[in-house]
Parts: sequence; C-alpha cells; structure tokens
Amino acid sequence: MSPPAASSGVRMSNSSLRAWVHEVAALTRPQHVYWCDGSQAEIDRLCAEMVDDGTLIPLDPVKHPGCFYARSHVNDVARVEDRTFICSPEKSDAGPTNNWSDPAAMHTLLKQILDGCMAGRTMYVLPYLMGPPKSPMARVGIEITDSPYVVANMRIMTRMGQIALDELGDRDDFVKGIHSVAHLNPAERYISHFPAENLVISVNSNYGGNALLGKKCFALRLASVLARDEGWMAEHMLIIGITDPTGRKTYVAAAFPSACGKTNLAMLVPPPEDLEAGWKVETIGDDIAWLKFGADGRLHGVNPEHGFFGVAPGTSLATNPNAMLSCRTNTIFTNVALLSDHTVWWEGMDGPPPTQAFDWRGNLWTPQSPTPAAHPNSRFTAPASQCPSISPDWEKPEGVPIHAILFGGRRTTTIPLVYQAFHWRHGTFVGASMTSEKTAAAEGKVGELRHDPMAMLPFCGYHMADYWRHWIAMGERGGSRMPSVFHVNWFRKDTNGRWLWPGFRQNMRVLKWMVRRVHGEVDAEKTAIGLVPHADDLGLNELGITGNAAEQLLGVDRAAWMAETEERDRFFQRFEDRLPPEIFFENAALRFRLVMRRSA
Ligand code: OXD
Ligand code: MN
Repeated sequence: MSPPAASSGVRMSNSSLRAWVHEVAALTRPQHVYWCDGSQAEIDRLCAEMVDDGTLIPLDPVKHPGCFYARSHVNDVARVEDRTFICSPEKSDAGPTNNWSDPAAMHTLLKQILDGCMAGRTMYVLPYLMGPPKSPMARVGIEITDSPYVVANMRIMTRMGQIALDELGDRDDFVKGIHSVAHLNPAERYISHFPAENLVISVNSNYGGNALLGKKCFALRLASVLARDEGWMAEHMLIIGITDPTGRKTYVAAAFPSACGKTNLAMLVPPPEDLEAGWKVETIGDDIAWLKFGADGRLHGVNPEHGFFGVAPGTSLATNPNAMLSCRTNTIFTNVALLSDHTVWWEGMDGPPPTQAFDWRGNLWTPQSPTPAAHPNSRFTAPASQCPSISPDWEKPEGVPIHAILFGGRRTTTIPLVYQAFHWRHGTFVGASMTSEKTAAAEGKVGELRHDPMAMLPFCGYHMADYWRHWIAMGERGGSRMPSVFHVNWFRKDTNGRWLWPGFRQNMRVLKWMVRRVHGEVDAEKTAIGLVPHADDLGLNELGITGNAAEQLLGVDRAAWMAETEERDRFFQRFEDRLPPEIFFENAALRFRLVMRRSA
C-alpha cells in the first residue's frame, strides 16, 4: 500500500509512471507523496516551508528579490567521483575511467539504504523536461526525491512540472531518478547509474551535481549512452552565438573541465571597441550541449538545461557581469558567505571584503580568518532566462548549427593560447588528450594535473575508448560539414609564475580569430601540433604581449611536447585494444612531426 498522494494540480494518465512511483513509495515509505506541478504557488509554498524549518534563509527582498541562501552539510560540498558508479551489465562497458558495480549487487545494496529511508518525509515526484519544449531533441525525466531543496533547484535548472508530463503523454521512455538524502552518510553515499534501465539512484548527498539528477546524471552520463546508441552527442559543453559586424552568426560549443571558466566564456562581454564595431556574444548554454545532425547535415546543438548552476567564487561584475545580473533575483545561493544585511558575498566579488560575515559553515568570519568565507565550490542556481546575454535562439526546438568546437584546460605550461586541429579526427585526438589542473568542483587535491578527455572524464556513461570511437564515427557521417575543432588555454604562466594572458574580455580576440578561421578569412601557421595564429592576427602587440612572452604564449616547445606525447601514450595504454587506432595514430603522427621538425 502506498501512502496518500498530497494533492497538487497535476494532470497525468501515464500508467507506467504511476506504477513506478507506487513501487518507489512502497520501498521508501514516505509520509506523503507529492506530484510537483511546477507552478509559482507551489514553489512559494515549498520555500516558505524551508524558511520555517531553517533549510533556507530569505535574502533582502529589495537587493535580491526572490532569492534564498542555503548551506549544505559540511561533508557534502562537491561531486564525489569515487562514489559515482556506472552499473552497466558488463564491467568492460564502463571502461577503465569509471567505477563499475554489478547492477544486481548495486540494486541489492541500494534497496537496503532506500528501505524506509523517506519515513516521516514527503516524497516529491518531479517531472522535468531536458531541452526546449517541442524539440525533437528534448527528453523527459522523472526525479523522485525527499529533498525540497532539490525540488527548488530543479525548478530553476529544468522545465519542471506539468509541461514535462504533457510532453511525456503516455510514453514510458522517461529517465528515472531516485534521490534520497537518507542520513547524508558519506560512507553510504552512492551516485549509481543503470544505463540499461535508464535509471539513476543517488543516496546520502544533497549536493547539486549528485542530487539534481537532470544535470550530470541524466544529461551527461545516461544521455551519453543514449546518444551513442541513437547517433548523437551529449557533451560537457557551453554553447555561444557570436555575431560579427556583418550580422553573421557563428555558433561555438566549448568543453572545459569543471570550474575552468565555461560560465565566464558562455557570458563573455566583448571589449568596448568590439561592441562598437558590432561584435556580440550571446549565451545558449553554459554547461551541457546535446548535438544532433540537422536536416542540413550539420551538427545542431541545444542546451538541455534551463538554468545555471555556477561556481560563485571569482564571479564579479569585473569578471562576469552577466552572471552577476543573472543571479540578482530568483536565485538560490549555496555555501557562499551570508552578510548581516541578508546579502551574499564570496571571494573575488567586486569591492573590498566585508568586515565580517557568516561563512559557509555558519561561523563568524572576518578578513583575518584563516579559511575562505565561501566554499571554493559554492554555487548560485539562477534561471537562464535572466541572463542579459541569453540568445534569442536558446530555446529554438531545432537548436543552432555548430560551426566550431573548442576544447580547453587549465595548463600553466606547454599548451599554447590557441591552436586549431587539422581535421575532425585530429580534433578528436586533441579532445581525447585534454589535461587540466584539478579544481574544487570535485573532491580531491586541487592543482594536480589530470587527464580529462573532452572534459567528460567524470561524465561519460560508458567506455571512454568507445566514446572516442563514437566521435570518429560522427565525423565520418558528417564529413566536411563537421565543426572545426580548436584548443585554447587561458591559463599559461611565465617562468616567474605570472599570467601570460589577461583572459576574460580579451578572450574575444581568440573567438574572433576562430570565427575568421571557420569562414576561411584568415590564415594560420602550420605547426607540428596544429594551426596556430600569427601574433598580429590576435593583436598581441596591443596588449603589450611581445617578444618572449608572445613566443611562450603561441610557440611550440618541442621538448615539452615530446614529453606530452609520452604522457598521452601512457594514458592511452589504459584503454588497451579498445583504443581506436585513429587515436594511437594521431599521437604517433604528432611525435613524428615534432621529431622531423616538419609542420604537418
Ligand atoms: C558542474 C561541474 O557543476 O562540472 O557543472 O562540476
Ligand atoms: Mn560542468
């Protein structure tokens, strides 16, 4: 017998959905079952309840209308890659970069944790849509959760409620997600994906990346499997539209590891002289892209999300005014610092630090305190529609044609500011070879270098070598219509540890060069690693970057690159005979070009 459903206005006649919800309720035994309709009245009521029980603190209604402050448990502040599992029927299908568990064994273990875990709580049933309404690329997910904080965040991050039920109709192909905060016990924390069942079960965490199941769990890990099987791509990429002074639009999708500036690039404000000349950058998405061939044979991209789950520290009016304006209203701030006037603060915000604040743990903080006021992975959850740079195309059901794909990492040495791959297969190798210094978005030691192919290391739901094979196959299908591929590195330092590149708005110089490359309007220097801009074409002189600094920023250090190829070989060996020969070949060809001191 399942408990009574607390009434909401949802209209629903999908019997497979109803049966599954009953099954989950019978296991988790909540006090109430509540179907979310996604309405404003519903969320207002839920937020009022969370304010009453201390889960949320309302922010100043004038400075931050509709905004709330939340703190997580101190042991629950980031994604937990060592507790994230791909439970594919065959171990070999998860590959060497994922944790695998036998699906039956994982189900048994999770059943014990889920058994009665919602007792005394309300179980929320959240229907949500990933992708623009009426888009052939959109998919419906259902998340069952006992966390009203998750409901409030999912309502921002997805199109949630009746709209999703209407899109689903009577179909049973929805992605299932079961989430319970259970006891927030880190030893029993599991983020488990069952690709063969279109199912995610996440227990003992309430952190966004682990608990908002539409995001990393569905839109990347499970969607990457669906995409492989159905001939499309689910990628950890932002999408922007760049308008040049002729009015022409060029769309770029870009994959950077977590906390490496995707949100900043997605919302870039060009420097004043470019704005005056007629350049514009518009945001379609800041984290995830679903790419599918359109009727024109090109890859088209949609942003499956509906909001931003942005890293707060370092975000300011100087570094990302569009993000600051996006999160002024109707936003949930998690683990930032709270000021006594009910506004928020984090390290890197404009102006001097406050004389005192309550830190993310709730302790009194002053600038003399030895620890940061905001957790380095503190977040804002803000509606994408509030972003001043949101593109008029962002909800186009058919998506936007992707002209260029950009890879990037946080590398203080070796990798130049920008280079272009010779062709798609080489570009696949460039993406597969991505490395970056570790950030706070996942647990682990910050600063360590790690391989993060296509920024998908923590998000690919199957064997990474098969994923590269899928990229190569997509390239064979798309032929000359595939996007051009580039690699950027905003994070180069000189031998004294000073940044070589100013970054932020000046990244527009690189984007403009890429636009001109895509349309065949500027040439490039053929080097062993790829096609590199001439310093003049980026206007490096105007930035005072000349001589040795320009050489370091754009040059190819053959010895360092040889070491890079050796490191790549070591990494690729992990994939044994599943490694596509094309990837092996591209690394050998790179080494050959470096040794022969030839260009291409
Ligand atoms: C994110 C991440 O939150 O990549 O987007 O960790
Ligand atoms: Mn991300």
